[in-house]
Amino acid sequence: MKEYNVAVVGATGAVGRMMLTVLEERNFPINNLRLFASPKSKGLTLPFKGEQIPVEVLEETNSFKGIDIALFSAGAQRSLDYAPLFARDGAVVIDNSSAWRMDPEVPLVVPEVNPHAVAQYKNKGIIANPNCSTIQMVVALKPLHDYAKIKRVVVSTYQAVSGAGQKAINELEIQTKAWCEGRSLPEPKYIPQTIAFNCVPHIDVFLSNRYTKEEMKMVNETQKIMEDPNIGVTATTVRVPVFYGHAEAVNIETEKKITVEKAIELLEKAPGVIVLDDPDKKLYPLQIEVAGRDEVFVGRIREDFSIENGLNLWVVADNLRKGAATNAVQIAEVLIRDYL
Ligand code: NAP
Ligand code: 3JN
Repeated sequence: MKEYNVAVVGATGAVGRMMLTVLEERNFPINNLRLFASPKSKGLTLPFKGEQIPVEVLEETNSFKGIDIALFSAGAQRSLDYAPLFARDGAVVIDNSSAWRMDPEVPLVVPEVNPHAVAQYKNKGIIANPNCSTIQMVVALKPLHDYAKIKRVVVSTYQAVSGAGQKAINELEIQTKAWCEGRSLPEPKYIPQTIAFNCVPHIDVFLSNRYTKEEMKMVNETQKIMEDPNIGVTATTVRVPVFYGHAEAVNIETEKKITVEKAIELLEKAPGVIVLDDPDKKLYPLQIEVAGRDEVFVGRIREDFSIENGLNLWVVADNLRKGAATNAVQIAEVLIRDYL
């Protein structure tokens, strides 16, 4: 089997480390692996397949020649600055940030939904990975949309702190410990408000339309991935005191009726989806159980009796896996299978 030279940019972060785990777990065919991070990580090594790989400092003077695939998760500014340099030197960049997602020349891909869009990597040498909250929602919505055409989506999220990076994970831990020990809580730094024992309806920055940027990512990215600008989407994104796994309460209105039985049948057949839905057995997806899994879990499937054709769903996935690293590696797998 052909092997590829792979780079992970932002390798020391929460997403980057998961990227290494997923590449190893899926036995991605790697010839040479290069890792990049900030000057802070100079001298560090990270484990991969029993070896310690040195972390290189990302600098414009680096040569990126010889890299076939570069997985980026070092923030949007690094993606804007460096993705074109990697692409110029011959790599296909799979970018986890929001930097390129809405560029009409850059495909925004969830392999279970629009794998064909990968072909557009040729435009700029860049493929965008969607936001974690969007990814898990569209995986669940795609089979329902194909069957009944979704007119409108109303979603509220319950997002883990790991979505805000390693420092936010530490912040929840520190606040929780302080609270349990009866000490006063330190000032929040990485989540905008105290997150221990609290829910914060504020992810990313507020925009002039009163939504947060995270909420508008869900609107715009869903329409692009589903290739349907007419799907109405409205979102409320909330940070909750959970370490790993995002949950979403999703309400959809469809053109055609979908019964609960039909929805379960469609979702059970859908790639990458696992239905966990048995109220009598208290069976529904839970963040704590879905953490560490690559699939999207759906439960609490029930009709919305307030409208003619409505359905409610509870959708849960591991935000660092399917929401970021796994989706990016799956894109790379489509790329090498069909294009490189
Ligand atoms: P994180 O834990 O804070 O990690 C940030 C990573 O970026 C670290 O490896 C860091 O290196 C590196 N970095 C920061 N500044 C850099 C610079 N000037 N040059 C080179 N590397 C630099 O954050 P994370 O949660 O992994 O998220 C990283 C990015 O991935 C986010 O900013 C976002 O764009 C994207 N993301 C996407 C999703 C998604 O929904 N698909 C989810 C989460 C994150 P050091 O350790 O050396 O500082
Ligand atoms: O907060 C979350 O749960 C997901 C966060 C994703 C994120 C964090 C910082 C910057 C993104 C993203 O993927 O949209 C970005 C960004 O690239 O804008």
